[in-house]
Amino acid sequence: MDTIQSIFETTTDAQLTQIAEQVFSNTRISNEQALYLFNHASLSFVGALANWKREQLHGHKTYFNRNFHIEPTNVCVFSCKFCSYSRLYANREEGWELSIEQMMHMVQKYDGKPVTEVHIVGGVHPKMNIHFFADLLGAIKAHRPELHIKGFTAVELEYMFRKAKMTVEEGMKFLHEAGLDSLPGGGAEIFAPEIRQQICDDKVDGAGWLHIHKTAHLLGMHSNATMLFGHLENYEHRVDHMHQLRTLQDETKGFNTFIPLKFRNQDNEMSHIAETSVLEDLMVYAIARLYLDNFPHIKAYWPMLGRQNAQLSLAFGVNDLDGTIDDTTKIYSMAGSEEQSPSLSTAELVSLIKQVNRQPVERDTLYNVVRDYSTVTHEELLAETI
Ligand code: V47
Ligand code: SF4
Repeated sequence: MDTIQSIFETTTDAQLTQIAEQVFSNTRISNEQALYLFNHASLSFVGALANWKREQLHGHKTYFNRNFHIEPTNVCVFSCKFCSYSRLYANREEGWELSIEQMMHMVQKYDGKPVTEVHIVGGVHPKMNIHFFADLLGAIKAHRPELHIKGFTAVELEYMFRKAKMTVEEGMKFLHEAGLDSLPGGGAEIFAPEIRQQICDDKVDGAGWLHIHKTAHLLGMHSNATMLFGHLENYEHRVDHMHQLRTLQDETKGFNTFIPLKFRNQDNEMSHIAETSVLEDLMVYAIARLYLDNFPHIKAYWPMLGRQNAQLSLAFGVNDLDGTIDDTTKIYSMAGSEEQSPSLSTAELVSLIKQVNRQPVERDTLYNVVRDYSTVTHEELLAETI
């Protein structure tokens, strides 16, 4: 509390002092106050406050998950301008689409390995329908019943349900019964229509995205939420986006994690837009931690951020670094992420967290503790193979 106090004692801005007092007394900050932070606060101020909040909630705990990704296809009927996949439908002979057998082969590669989650996400292929995916879910559950399946963004789901002429409720129930456990946070981008229309006008809109997540929550499923930032949006759009998420969370309490995703500009139709600085990125993490008081976790997706910035984010409100993923995830490397071939072993991730004096904790998808690595040495970890 000492460093924090010195920062606040030197603050002469009454509005910032008021925000700090609210954070310390667990009083929710308003949209106007979040906007004020974006416009007027220094990164050191917001960062110290967000770190205080993070440590109140989680101490030094920094979660990660042992998971692997399956991308069923890179073909996509939609044309989001920020996406390095979107040009692929026009050239779909260059795309890939995996059969259930091929995807099961990927699942079987992890037999006997201590992964707890498979994350299934990809483009929206016109021929891969809800029955195909239900068969995939069933095959995975038959093979490895305890593996948590986090799959399909609201964008993929909306298309699947529409094609199958099912309501969102019917479609979600159908997939849940087939084995779908939770939803990832993708496809949210920025909800505000005036921005959404410019960057991804043909896929599910903000209200549709929220309806799909709400439906999942009401069935007892959990989900994550993302926000793509650093393109055409302004601070109001970011606050509006978080406001809609906070409002739904008040109602359902179904979100686990908020994941701000920094727009990367390589090889897509928005390459002319400069990327945000790391200072801006940290500001987004920190304000998200302060504003989203009903979200338990804030996640930095390290393949997008790079290892060092991911470490830095842990002092700005972030308490989760996603997982030890392998190099089958193409969407980020194609958009110019820091990590061209994202791969990080558990031993590497644990030491990355320890280097910045945080406590590495392996979790499952629902944040049950799988293992606390505080006292496990690097040598012991290297001796264990994933
Ligand atoms: O919705 C696409 C983003 C998202 C770019 O829930 C880009 O645990 C930056 O949501 N620059 C999909 N971002 C991925 C996603 C996700 C990832 C990891 C974990 C979880 C989770 C969810 O990827 C899309 C879009 O916002 N994206 N292109 C780009 N050029
Ligand atoms: Fe398709 Fe998703 Fe890329 Fe949009 S972001 S074009 S929906 S893969």
